[in-house]
Amino acid sequence: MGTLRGSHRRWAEPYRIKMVEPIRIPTRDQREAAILDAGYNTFLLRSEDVYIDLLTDSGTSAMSDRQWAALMVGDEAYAGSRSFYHLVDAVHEVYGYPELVPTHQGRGAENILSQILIKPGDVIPGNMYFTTTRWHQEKAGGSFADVIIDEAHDPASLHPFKGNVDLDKLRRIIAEVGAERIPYISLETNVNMAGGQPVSMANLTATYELCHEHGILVMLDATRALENAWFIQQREPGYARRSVAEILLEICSHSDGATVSSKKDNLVNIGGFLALRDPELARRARGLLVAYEGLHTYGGMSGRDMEALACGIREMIDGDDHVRARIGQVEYLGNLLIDAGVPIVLPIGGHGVYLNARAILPHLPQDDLPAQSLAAAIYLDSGVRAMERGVVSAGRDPATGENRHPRLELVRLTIPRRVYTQSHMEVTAESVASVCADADEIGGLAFTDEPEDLRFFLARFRPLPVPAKSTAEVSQRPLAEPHLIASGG
Ligand code: PLI
Repeated sequence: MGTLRGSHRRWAEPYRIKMVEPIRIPTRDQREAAILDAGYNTFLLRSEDVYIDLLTDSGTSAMSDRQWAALMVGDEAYAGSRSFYHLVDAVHEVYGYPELVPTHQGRGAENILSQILIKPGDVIPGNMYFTTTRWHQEKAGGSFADVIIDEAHDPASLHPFKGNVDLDKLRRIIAEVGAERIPYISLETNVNMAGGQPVSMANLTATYELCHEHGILVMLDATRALENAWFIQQREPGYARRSVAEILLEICSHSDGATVSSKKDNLVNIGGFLALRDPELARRARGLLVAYEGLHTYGGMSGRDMEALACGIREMIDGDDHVRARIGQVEYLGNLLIDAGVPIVLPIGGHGVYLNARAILPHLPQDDLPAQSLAAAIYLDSGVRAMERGVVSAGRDPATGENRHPRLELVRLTIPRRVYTQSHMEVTAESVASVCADADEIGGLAFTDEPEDLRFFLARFRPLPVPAKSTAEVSQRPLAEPHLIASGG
């Protein structure tokens, strides 16, 4: 008898499918019309024109039967909803924070946190920027300072914890601006813009100690802290036998509070919260909550949203099988792309696979927006929707008005939780590999409409001609990395 080989038993899904949502596969003609209509911005495509939607893992999870049942018992009272108290208990049990400020989604929590803590002229160090987080910090009069380790900016580095804070960079900033001008450090777990890369427990502990020596608060962006906990269990000595639930609680113990977009780890389609330890800070946050979001016992959520969220928070740590399968699927796609010779960010991240657009389109200078062009080309090829995470997302420096030029010029293939199958991953890998094989035929893009704030969401573009070879060689910025073929983390 033949034997079946492979490692899928390591990560196969711990659920079966009870309901399906039919999707349409648009034709090439339909895709051409759709991307033109969207101004070459995948955010502006209609979902009906998309086959496999890997734009984001935000709010795109499939809820479980238990979560759908929980919706039915939501308490829609304006004040004092029972569902709010269920949510308070879930956040306290799973994340360890006693004070809960519910918001409509993550950026609602970022707004309130920034407004209660930042004064004009303050500096907020962080382990790489996130778009909405930095926007709210700047709106409150602060400025962001990147203190992530250098390896995070190098797609080829195999550092197991590329989300770590460089403590020397942090010490230098404290010495330069003074601790009194640093209200808190914004510490993201499983850093999104670095490729879904984790922070180690050792680094979290050391950062917390350093900050507390100087009276600086540590505020986590715990949006993907569960995925970070998984990587700690897999990679950090001493954690292999600990459950992700225990590790998650320990991560949060090294912080004074957290903002969370519940649309990711927490397995719901909408929701978020600010969680804190200090009751006085929570009192101030609630003062703003009632103006911006809603009463303190619902924030921006309905009772049923809070009920499904409380259920999702418990479900995500109900054994390690969920997160193992979730990250296993991302790794599966990443390894298919590595096998096809496609340059991606390594190690493979937690919530998506990030294509290295600089290496795929070396003939395009960064100001011709290679990652934006690559995302449009992938959609045209197969109807797979991805997201630019490069110069367009980075925006302009508010002081100089110049484009920021991040070293990472990436296209993110983001995997929604519990939504797509292995075949969808295979179709995606085939499409990306075929686009990369003809990458020298892809031209750049130029803005035709550039919004001032968070421009990547609503910008429109026009195609530029494919540069002639000689021009391309002159205009090309040096690449930090060769075409990568290496094993994922
Ligand atoms: O989209 P929100 O407002 O629920 O959350 C904002 C937000 C905050 N922090 C981090 C790390 C995020 O990834 C995040 C949202 N991310 C989106 C929408 C994404 O596509 O990655």
